[in-house]
Amino acid sequence: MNIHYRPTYAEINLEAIHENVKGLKNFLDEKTGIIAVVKANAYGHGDVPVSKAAIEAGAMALAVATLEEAIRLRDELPDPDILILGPVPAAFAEVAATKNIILTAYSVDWVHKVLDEAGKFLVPLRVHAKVDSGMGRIGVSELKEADEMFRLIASTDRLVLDGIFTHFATADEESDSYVREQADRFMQIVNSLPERPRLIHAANSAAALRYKDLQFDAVRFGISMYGIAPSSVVEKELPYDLRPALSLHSELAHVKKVGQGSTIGYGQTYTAEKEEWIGTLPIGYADGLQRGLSGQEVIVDGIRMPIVGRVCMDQCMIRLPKEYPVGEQVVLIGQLGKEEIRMEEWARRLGTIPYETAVLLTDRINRVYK
Ligand code: PMH
Repeated sequence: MNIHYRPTYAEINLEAIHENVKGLKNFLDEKTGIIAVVKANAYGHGDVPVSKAAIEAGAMALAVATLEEAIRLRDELPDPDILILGPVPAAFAEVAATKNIILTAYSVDWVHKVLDEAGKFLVPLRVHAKVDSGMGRIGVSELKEADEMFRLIASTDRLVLDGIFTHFATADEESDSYVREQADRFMQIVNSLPERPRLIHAANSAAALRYKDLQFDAVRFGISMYGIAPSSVVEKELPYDLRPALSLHSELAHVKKVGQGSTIGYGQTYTAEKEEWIGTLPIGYADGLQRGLSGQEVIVDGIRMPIVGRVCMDQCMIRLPKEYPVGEQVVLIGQLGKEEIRMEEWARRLGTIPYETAVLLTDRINRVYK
């Protein structure tokens, strides 16, 4: 058993995951399914508990990035469909077939290599064909290439074309023109298929929330399942409220009064202007509280207080308006009293996206499930 002694933890509210999935379900057409994207340990939220909650709330399948992630889930969840969105070396296709894991067929070359292995498959391998309609990552982009890939897949009973999908590069941006361009290219290839596979899917969170006509048979719901807006553009036009699932907690480990002119932390980047109360928190950049978050506020006693000085590897310091007792609760992400700090605020300060700040919360932070 993992014993955690440090009073720094992330609380994952599985009810929020449930609500966010239900919210999308109500918003989507009845016939459109939800594929819960739980790669990178469910965006740092914990893949097994989040997957269970998502399936319970009505998600039809799970999507991950790697075979390792898929197997971890399969060991705990024998039933749901699991799709690997990323490239899996053909040499391991047999492992996927045996474990009933769906792979992404993304090039003629990959399918050729899988065919070399396919004689060994005791059960057929299901694949979803990936169309690169303009993301420029993986997938077939030309009609001719797509035709050849489909022909190769159809040439053996060891492969089953279960779905076809694409991924949008700009669904979270103001303009819809590139999304439309991509959708057109995708449909051209979909329409060239001799037979329609079981699942056509294209939308990520942003597209699912913004483009009703691009929902197809399923949407791939990642960031917004965790209650986080994909971008500030989408944040302004959300069709329903998202409830953040993760909150990050710590407490005051040490409290002291420092004199005017005292400096705090590595490099002496902060100097007390007067006599000040300083609190130390047992959380640092090795936990995912990145050094760029110096200056970011935390909530104590329902009041926002700034992180002062450089964030250390395992600790950081905050300026308190008065003396607080050691053990006083500190919220770094989440709500306390009337104040709330969301992952989006961290991302803005760091000049990045909340996806990155979420996945960079490291394993050292204990995840507690509610
Ligand atoms: N589908 C694919 C193929 C993805 O790569 C992602 C997210 C999603 C769906 C879910 O998107 P959402 O979280 O916006 O809903 N992938 C990534 C990525 O590779 N980098 O940032 C997000």
